[in-house]
Amino acid sequence: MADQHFPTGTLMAGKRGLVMGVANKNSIAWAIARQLSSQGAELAFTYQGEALLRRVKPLAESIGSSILCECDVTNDETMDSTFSKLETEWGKIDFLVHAIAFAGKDQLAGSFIENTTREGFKSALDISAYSFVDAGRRAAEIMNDGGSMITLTYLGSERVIPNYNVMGVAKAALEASTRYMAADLGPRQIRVNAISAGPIKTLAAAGIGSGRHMFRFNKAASSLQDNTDPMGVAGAALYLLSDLGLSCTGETHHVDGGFHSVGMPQELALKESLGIS
Ligand code: NAD
Ligand code: 0WE
Repeated sequence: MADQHFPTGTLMAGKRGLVMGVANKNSIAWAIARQLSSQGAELAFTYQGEALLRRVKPLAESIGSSILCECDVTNDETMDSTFSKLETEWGKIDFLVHAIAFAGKDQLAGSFIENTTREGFKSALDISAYSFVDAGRRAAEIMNDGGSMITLTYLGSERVIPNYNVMGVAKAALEASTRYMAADLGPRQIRVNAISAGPIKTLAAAGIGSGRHMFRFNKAASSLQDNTDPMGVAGAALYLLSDLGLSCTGETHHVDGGFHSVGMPQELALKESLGIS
């Protein structure tokens, strides 16, 4: 992935936008950023805390981006300063990429009903769902009519995925928020969509219980018989954020090799993944 080539073009020429959620070169937001940049977009980035600046700064600089804002979505002051910096530097923006999720580690294992605490639930929904509503409202205030926003979601919102637990509930809220935001911003021709990506090896997917099995199962049970390529997610983001996506709003678009559409996996592939002959 790191060395894959993004063909250059002009689909995003003259457009400016904010990318929230780059932690390192494996971040889904970084694949999206490179795709948008290759199509002529001008980008600003947020990073969660001082520790991540070391990783995000060289990435931003590598695509000629100089607007970097520290932003923790649970901290109103950093949200204020991020969007006021954009207004000062650019005046208007054209798009927003939201690729942020978090739940306490103790909330992402074992029994959902037993392990989900009030604080864990609140914090997961605050960081992973409300932050899109909040960033979306602030972005809309300085967005040109005809702009576009996306967020990243996962199938755990629609179906039970072991250990995803409260994050599944947060993603369901995020997808519903996407639809309500789309309705509110529709009169300004601002589109709001979600991309539901299959499992991808990023920091957020590292260290999840039974991770190896999940990647093997997704590969075996998906129509394309492979794990999700972040390039596909970046391509979908380009479509939704550019004028190619005209008339598409309130949508949750799956980029997962078809995994979500399969009722029962192909017998042979499944046996191979489970090591049964
Ligand atoms: P990642 O770890 O690279 O990105 C997650 C980002 O969330 C990080 O940049 C982190 O700094 C940020 N974040 C967490 N808490 C924050 C806070 N309080 N304030 C500001 N930023 C905060 O992992 P990723 O897989 O690229 O995740 C990006 C998005 O994609 C997430 O919404 C995730 O749920 C979604 N997603 C991931 C996968 C996958 O398998 N990796 C699949 C589908 C959807
Ligand atoms: O949305 C996600 C993961 C988001 C995430 C990851 C972490 C890990 C570190 C949220 N909070 C935390 N908290 C931490 O302490 N994904 C779609 C990736 C993912 O995570 C899973 C998955 C998949 C897929 C967790 C359990 C089961 C499947």
